[in-house]
Amino acid sequence: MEFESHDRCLPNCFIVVRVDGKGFHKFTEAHGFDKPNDRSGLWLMSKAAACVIEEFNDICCAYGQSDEYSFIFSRNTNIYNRRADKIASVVCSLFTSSYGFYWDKFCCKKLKYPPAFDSRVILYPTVRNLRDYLSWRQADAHINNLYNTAFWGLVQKCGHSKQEAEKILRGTVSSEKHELLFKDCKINYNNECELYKKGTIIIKSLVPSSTGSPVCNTVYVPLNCDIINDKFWNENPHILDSSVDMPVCQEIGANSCEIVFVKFRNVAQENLKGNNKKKSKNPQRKEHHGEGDNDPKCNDE
Ligand SMILES: Nc1nc2c(ncn2[C@@H]2O[C@H](COP(=O)(O)OP(=O)(O)OP(=O)(O)O)[C@@H](O)[C@H]2O)c(=O)[nH]1
Ligand SMILES: [Mg+2]
Repeated sequence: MEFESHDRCLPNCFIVVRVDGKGFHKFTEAHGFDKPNDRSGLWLMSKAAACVIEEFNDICCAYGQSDEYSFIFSRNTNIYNRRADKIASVVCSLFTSSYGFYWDKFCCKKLKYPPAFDSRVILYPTVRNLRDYLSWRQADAHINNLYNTAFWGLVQKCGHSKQEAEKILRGTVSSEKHELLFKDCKINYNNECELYKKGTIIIKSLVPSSTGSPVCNTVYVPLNCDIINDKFWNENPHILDSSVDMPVCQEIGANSCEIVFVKFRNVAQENLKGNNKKKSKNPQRKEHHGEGDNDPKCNDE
């Protein structure tokens, strides 16, 4: 009789590990995060996610929003013999320690207590099932962000109490929230940052080595784009199909993988601009490294 048992993930299924901040309602309050979205906090999540992706070659992409990140392992991975407990615990542990390790680089408040994340494993047998899952998480980001933007707009810009804001929004549909925001708070929801509306998908891409070596470097490309419609997946077939080669990005061109790379460069450049602006307001804020928002026109710039 075995006292120790291990759940093995069903063969040929995508393995998704989702980590989620424990009690982040309290954690974000205690650390003075901007409401409803804290740009630095969100990029710290993506930095921690990049650390996990860097460690596991078999992760084909990761999607994050709010206090959660989902890591998608390719369906043929044999990582830890597909032991669910081992995979979930190592991913969660590395994500959590990376979040703490890079805290000072992204957030200017001192860490008051150690953050924790939970994790779970979910299996998806088909690409359609997996895409439905990712669509669900992105739709969740959109619904929560629209509500939260309207709620905090009414409180911060229109001077309503939280109770009043809650009452005004009760039972409203999406178009009514857009209208309320525009008429009462002078906020055009369409100009909100894509980071907040769409969340972040991190994919891998190859770039030529800067030293001129024939070996390409892998880059982790954070994108704030729609992943519900087919366009993104048609343009990046290598993400979910390991038989398709990862594209090598050269210079600006008509090829979609190059567009991805150009977007990545814009992300980095916009972030530097954003940081410089923020630094002049707050000299204690430290530099981010390579991550940032790629929508220069968003409302909170
Ligand atoms: N101010 C602020 N809060 C955020 C941000 N991102 C996430 N949060 C908070 O994190 C919470 C995440 O929701 P949940 O995961 O459902 O709640 P939780 O408090 O983490 O609870 P458990 O996950 O059940 O432990 C949100 O409700 C917000 O309160 C942010 O950018 N700014
Ligand atoms: Mg949480």
